[in-house]
Amino acid sequence: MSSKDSKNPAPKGTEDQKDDVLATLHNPARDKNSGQVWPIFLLIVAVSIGWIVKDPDLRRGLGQITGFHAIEPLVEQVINKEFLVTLHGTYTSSCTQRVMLAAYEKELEIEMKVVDMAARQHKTPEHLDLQPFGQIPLLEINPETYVYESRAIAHYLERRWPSRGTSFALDNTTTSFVYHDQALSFEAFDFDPAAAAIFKEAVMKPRTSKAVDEAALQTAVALFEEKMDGYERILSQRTFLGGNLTLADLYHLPLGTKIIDAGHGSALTDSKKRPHVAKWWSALYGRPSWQAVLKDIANWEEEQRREKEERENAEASSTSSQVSSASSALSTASSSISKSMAAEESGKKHHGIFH
Ligand SMILES: N[C@@H](CCC(=O)N[C@@H](CS)C(=O)NCC(=O)O)C(=O)O
Repeated sequence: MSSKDSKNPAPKGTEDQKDDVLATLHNPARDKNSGQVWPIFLLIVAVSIGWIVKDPDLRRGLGQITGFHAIEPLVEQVINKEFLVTLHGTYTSSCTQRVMLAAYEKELEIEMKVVDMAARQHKTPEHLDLQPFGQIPLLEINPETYVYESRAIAHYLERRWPSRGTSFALDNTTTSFVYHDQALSFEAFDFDPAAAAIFKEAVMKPRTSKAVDEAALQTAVALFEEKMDGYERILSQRTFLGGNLTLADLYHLPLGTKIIDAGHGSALTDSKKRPHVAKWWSALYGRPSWQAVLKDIANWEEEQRREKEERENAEASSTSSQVSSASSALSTASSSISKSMAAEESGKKHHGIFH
């Protein structure tokens, strides 16, 4: 080793450093940085998983980018609580039923928070903060996020859970989008107002003890029949209004069923007059989702009937117990009067004996 070499013992040092580096590579426990890198890495993974779990749009986007479309149903299978939707409404309102129907189609569980319309709960400042028109239904996504408008809520459910339950995805063709837009439009602007006018005269007025305007009812029925003639023409060309089954078809069920039940919806069911409409209606009506809604309504009505009966029984028994306690008080009073009269009588007698 030259003197120059001894002044610069670099090679030996270099060898040592090399050994150190190799040892570190082979024994990560010795890497001073590993203690800092792993928690950060784990934190990033945890945040990403949390994000994927929380945000359905992100899941969908990831599915599209990676081609791994199963990511969405997979994550949803794991986080079961995501299948519960909280709905503010009433079982008997057609707008609430529209959302219940869509939720059943998407195989979601519904938690109903019943809005007491008779107590005008829908017009309270708290409700108006969430639904600007003071109406129902209202979907609660979480305590900070709400969606109103029944059809918008149903579309939200479809967009949030596209691969769950019935898929209402449209074929990627212009025709299919046009059919769907048309169906949404004439359901809301033709079918709904005509059916609502029948409902108002035939159901709402009698319910609120108002006189039915027979002429207005006949006009509404005639208008509804005219609309159904249009539907017959459309449905002779295709099975459903939107081509395939769409949410727009299903939106007809709540109000359609109400006017049939009121005895004014034969335009939907008369297979001799409008065979295509009748076939379409029967296919919609028989869907398990609508049958589930009808069952919920029947259960709710039964529960209301039972509660009313219990209330009336409780009132009746409290009245009869009041009557019986009043009559027993009366008989106690009358017996004490007769005792005191008897005592007075006997006193008189004793006085008579001793005086
Ligand atoms: N376009 C709204 C209509 C909502 C609506 O009319 N809801 C009715 C019950 S079906 C209601 O809240 N009526 C009470 C009111 O308007 O004061 C929707 O589809 O959600």
